[in-house]
Amino acid sequence: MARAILALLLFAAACAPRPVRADQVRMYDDPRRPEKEWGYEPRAIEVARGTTVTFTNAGVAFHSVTSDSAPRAFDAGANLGEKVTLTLERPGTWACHCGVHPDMKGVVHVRDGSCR
Ligand SMILES: [Cu+2]
Repeated sequence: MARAILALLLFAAACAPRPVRADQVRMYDDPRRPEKEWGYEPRAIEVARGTTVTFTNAGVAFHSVTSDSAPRAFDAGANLGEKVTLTLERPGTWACHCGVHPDMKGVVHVRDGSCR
């Protein structure tokens, strides 16, 4: 009986939707440092589709979260202390950058959450 329950638990764990690795991203800058050292922290995240990711501007300059692909799937900006939220429903890899500071680059991996 205990073995059957353990097997059931292991099966459930294997088929559970992929966990959200991060849904909070900091956009940071430092005017004393070159722009190529500014960015998103974490730079790459992995989320289940439908997850709302919050990008918080923790810097002093205006920053955006802009899709690299054309036509732009998303493009939103935030001033110091403001937040931008992004909810992606389509699985895939979404590269993004700051429209004002193109050296700021990030990636959002959107998973479908099904068993693999
Ligand atoms: Cu920027």
